[in-house]
Amino acid sequence: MKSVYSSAIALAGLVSTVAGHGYISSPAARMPGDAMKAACGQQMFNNQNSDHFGNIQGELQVANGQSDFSAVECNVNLCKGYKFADNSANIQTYTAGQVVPIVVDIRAPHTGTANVSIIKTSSNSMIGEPLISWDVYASVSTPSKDSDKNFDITIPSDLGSECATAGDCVIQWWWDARSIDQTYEACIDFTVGGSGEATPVSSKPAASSAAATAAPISSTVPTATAVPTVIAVPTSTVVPAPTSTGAPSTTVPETFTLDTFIAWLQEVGKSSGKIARRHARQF
Ligand SMILES: [Cu+2]
Repeated sequence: MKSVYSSAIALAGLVSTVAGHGYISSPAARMPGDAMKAACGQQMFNNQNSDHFGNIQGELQVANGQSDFSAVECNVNLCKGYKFADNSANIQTYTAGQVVPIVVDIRAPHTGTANVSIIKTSSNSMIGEPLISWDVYASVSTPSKDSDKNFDITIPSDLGSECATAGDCVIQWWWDARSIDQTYEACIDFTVGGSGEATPVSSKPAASSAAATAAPISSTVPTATAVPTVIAVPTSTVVPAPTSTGAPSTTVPETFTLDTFIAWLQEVGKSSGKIARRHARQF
């Protein structure tokens, strides 16, 4: 029994190293590059450059203790810390009201919530309402839904010139699996032509442009900008929840696909790892 469990943990570790969990695959989303490396450090860059599908909590574990990691400059809460400067040749050009098909590659489901929103990069704040949102996303307890992975968004018609300049705004896909404390982000750089007729949507206090560029991007509150309106945490009947006292359940889902089996292995592995780390810290 112990050996079976240990093997499952070892396999879970292997799977989570090799396979990621989710990212936008179309349109081409931001990728790591030299600017990201400068802000987030060599280790995080290497980690993300080899697998951009992982979650920000995993990123931060890699960065932990690295002297070339700057939490403020890296700012994993916006586009996983991936920078516009590394992606300035990959800008989508949209028009107000345009319908844009999005494809998300979910490589391992984790029950959570999600939304896709337009984010003002200078303040990491959402402009308007989410373009689309899910109260239950990538559930491990139901068959995978195509609507989680293939959907349309509509570019708002009231952006004015707020997103007319490349780098000012991103379309951010944000998937928050509270059930296992994993948050995923992917960003599309885009512009939408200012028609001149609309007024800006938001009326934030205007900083001078010099101050705005010099000011560190806010970074402390992980979910400040992209919190879905519905906070209810769906509890899965399949995912073994970590307990504060004992080992994670090793109950195998009664029915599973390869995806859900891998997800289960990862839950078990991560739960076990968290408990081990907690103990290591205490003693
Ligand atoms: Cu995952």
